[in-house]
Amino acid sequence: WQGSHIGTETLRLVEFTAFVEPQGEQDPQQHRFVHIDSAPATDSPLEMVDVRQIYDKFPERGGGLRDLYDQGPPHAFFLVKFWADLSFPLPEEEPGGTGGAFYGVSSRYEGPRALTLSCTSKVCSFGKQVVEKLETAEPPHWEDGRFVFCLPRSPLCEYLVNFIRKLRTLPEKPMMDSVLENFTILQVLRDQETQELLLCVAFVFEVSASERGAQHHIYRLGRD
Ligand code: G9O
Repeated sequence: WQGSHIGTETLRLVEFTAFVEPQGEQDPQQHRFVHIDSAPATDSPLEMVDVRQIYDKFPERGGGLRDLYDQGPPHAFFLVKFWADLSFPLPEEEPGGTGGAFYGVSSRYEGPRALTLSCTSKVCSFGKQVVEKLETAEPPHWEDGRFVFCLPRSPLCEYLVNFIRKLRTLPEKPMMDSVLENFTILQVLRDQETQELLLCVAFVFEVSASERGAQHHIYRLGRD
């Protein structure tokens, strides 16, 4: 399989955005911490990272990364390094702010089969799972010759909201990056009926230098 996007012949990631937006405003300005869209910068094949290099960043056994990779299929495994943009004014920090913000994540996938798509997210600290969330995508709709699956505006869990808030209080990027060395997220997308694994994406993070905005790099995961 070749290409520079996250996907296989069965399921492809079209959009992934984690964001915060002020609540109670007419036309809220969304700030994106991280963002992936379907238009890759190049169409050259993805670089490969050995999955064993990141085993210790996730639970390994009991449905962890090693078990998942052992079960495969190996071409469905990807790694995304995000440089998150945390340079946004929190509404509650602004004079006259409304005191509330919505933290969410929206994602979209597409594929040739009409299936019920489930998404499990494991948030990990020092390789141990601290939060697990199971979601089901909206029923797919047919669009331009393929099925589109949406998980729109899923609220980020309290753990992640607090984590982002605390991270922003650190004075320097190197301090934030050293906290983020031990923070990872693993997402597994399955056909809910058959439990077939369609995609597995491991996320690792640094903070973006503020003037650069959110960035990311996608790798495929392999093992010789
Ligand atoms: C530097 C930190 C940036 C955080 C970005 C968060 C990405 C969100 C990934 C989806 C997690 C879904 C699980 C969930 O909502 N738990 O609440």
